[in-house]
Amino acid sequence: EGERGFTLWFTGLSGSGKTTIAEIVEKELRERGRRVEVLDGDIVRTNLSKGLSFSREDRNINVLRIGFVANLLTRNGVGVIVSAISPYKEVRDQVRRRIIDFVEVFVDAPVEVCAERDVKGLYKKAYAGEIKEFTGVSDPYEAPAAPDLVLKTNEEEPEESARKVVEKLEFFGYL
Ligand code: GGZ
Repeated sequence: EGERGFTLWFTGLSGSGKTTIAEIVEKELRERGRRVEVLDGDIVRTNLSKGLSFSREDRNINVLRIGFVANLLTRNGVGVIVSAISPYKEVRDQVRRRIIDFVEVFVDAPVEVCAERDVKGLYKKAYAGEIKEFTGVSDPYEAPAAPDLVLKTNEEEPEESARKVVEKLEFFGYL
């Protein structure tokens, strides 16, 4: 099989829509007959990164682990979809340099909007001080300087965002 592998990396705040968009893109890629693997921060943290905290150091270890696995899969022709907050630019860029076929997507929603959605009730806890080091509330998020795509998820539906992602993959010749 001569399919070009790639890593599609979604970065953004908790509740910005990374997982939702990733799921739609995953479905679309499968329908097109692509081999796909999803590496979601939340799931990785219960398996590969079990026991890691949300300190800067541990977040970076988490991101490097995800990057390592993504690279193995990518070079074997898999379409890898990563969704992880990955808040620190330096380590994101490190992963980006290592993986040749890398598409960085900034899932951009204001923290107020993410907090308003509060799907898991985490923001409420973070604002109450019950969760410390919560990204966007009491911990930093460094936005990407030159992402391949920016998705304003407070201005469009997830289906529209997913369509833009698929178009970008087509544009780069991965689909
Ligand atoms: C941010 C946290 C935190 C803190 C728990 N800060 O939206 P979610 O709930 O389902 O996904 C978030 C997930 C963050 O894991 P990542 O691996 O993506 O983060 S990183 O890339 O920074 O390593 C969120 C939940 O875990 N969560 N505590 N303090 N998000």
